[in-house]
Amino acid sequence: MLGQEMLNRLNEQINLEAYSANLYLAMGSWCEFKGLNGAADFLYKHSDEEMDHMKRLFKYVNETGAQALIGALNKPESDFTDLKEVMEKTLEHEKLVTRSINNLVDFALTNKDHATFNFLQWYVAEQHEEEALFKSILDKINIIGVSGHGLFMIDKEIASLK
Ligand code: OFO
Repeated sequence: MLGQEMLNRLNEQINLEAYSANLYLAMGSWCEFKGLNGAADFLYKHSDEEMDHMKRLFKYVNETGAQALIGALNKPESDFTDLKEVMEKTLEHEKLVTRSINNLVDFALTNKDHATFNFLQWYVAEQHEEEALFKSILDKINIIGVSGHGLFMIDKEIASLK
């Protein structure tokens, strides 16, 4: 059984994952609007993954006999200077999510909630992968650039990523 504070914190994480899904949808929409279809598809796919992250938490909470809640979501940013800014912001956002997961892990451990601690390990591994993925995109952008032919190449490169 979840303690009330653990439940509140898991519900906050559910909200953050749902926000992440919307943020990547908004970023994908900007990319598509700018003709960057590779980056758009990549971000749409990531939006779906965030929904999966959300549902995985959702299911865990309900399995404990508590109620997962859907709260109000903040409006995500929808205007960007260029693709580099979009990708910088994805990495920034993933770092925020990692901090949030780490805080949850700390809380579960301190409160001897071993089931939740164990459940959260999947997210710890996932955050490591996601940060590495977004960082690798940014590294490529920094090498190739986002003007002229470089932008075309980067968009193709991002389309090939999972
Ligand atoms: Fe991108 O990992 Fe969930 O939020």
